[in-house]
Amino acid sequence: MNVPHEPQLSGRIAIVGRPNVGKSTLLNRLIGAKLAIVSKRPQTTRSNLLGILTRGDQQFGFVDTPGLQDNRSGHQSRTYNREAIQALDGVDAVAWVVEADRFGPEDQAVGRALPASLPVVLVINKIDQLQDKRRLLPFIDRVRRERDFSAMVPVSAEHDANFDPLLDALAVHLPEQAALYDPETLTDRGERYFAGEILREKLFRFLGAELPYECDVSIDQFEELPRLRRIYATITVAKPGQKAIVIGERGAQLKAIATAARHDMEALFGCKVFMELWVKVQRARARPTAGQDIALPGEPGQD
Ligand SMILES: Nc1nc2c(ncn2[C@@H]2O[C@H](COP(=O)(O)OP(=O)(O)OP(=O)(O)O)[C@@H](O)[C@H]2O)c(=O)[nH]1
Ligand SMILES: [Mg+2]
Repeated sequence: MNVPHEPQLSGRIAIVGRPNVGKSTLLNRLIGAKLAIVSKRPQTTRSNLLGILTRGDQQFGFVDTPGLQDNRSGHQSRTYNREAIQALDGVDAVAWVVEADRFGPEDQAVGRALPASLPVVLVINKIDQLQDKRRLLPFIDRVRRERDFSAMVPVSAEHDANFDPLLDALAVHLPEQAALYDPETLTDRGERYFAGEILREKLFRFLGAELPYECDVSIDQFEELPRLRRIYATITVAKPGQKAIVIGERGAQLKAIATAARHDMEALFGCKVFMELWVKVQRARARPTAGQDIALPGEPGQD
């Protein structure tokens, strides 16, 4: 009989830090799959995301979180902060991500949000951007004053090939117990969630600074067929001018967004994807107007 190798050390680790330090990039690299969306803009991650890595007898349940930031920056950031703080509930350790040679008041605020009782591994990310590597030691000395760290590990989430030193530092905190998660799974979220996230990522990528923060994505219908996913989605913007930006000249921008999203979905779901994408202007007062919406049908595999 083929008995599966059951992990004996299994636990949950929250990945926290201020926005844009590379938390989601790190989650993806640690588990070896692109689950979390990544962008150059802060506030890319909006909800906690579990990524599971099973390595021999060790199992890590990583929880990627929205970037913690100043509560005064508005309602949205308060919601994101609440989500990130919730992720700390019941974890065995924290991977606190900072950027090499950049430690400011926002990072200090993250430190204050971490309960003193939780073991923390400091992940010093983006070391590839550090021109002068000699700056690393004084930086470590500076951050060490903030709290006790069980380890401090410099990485480049984007460029490193091997994350074993970081995993070894985190594995120390995994409790001895049977696997919390099925070793065959990567996450607890379904395909529908990822369809929405992938679309959001493409909006970030293709619209860059032009992307309005009010922009939202909804998956209206998600049909799971044997070798095909049929997806109907809507991008909602606040103003007609923003709709024109999302659609682009002769629909070129929307087509590029839809094509890139479909490629990523096909890679993640392992099957063809048909997607119909709409752009809508959210009306402050309900006064529907005919012909306001634009649909972009896409056949699977056709670009
Ligand atoms: N040069 C360099 N860039 C990186 C590295 N890790 C992440 N980045 C970049 O940093 C930016 C932010 O990455 P994310 O992973 O989205 O950061 P995040 O902390 O999850 O951001 P939020 O979800 O907004 O809090 C992206 O442009 C990444 O490509 C790294 O090791 N080196
Ligand atoms: Mg993120």
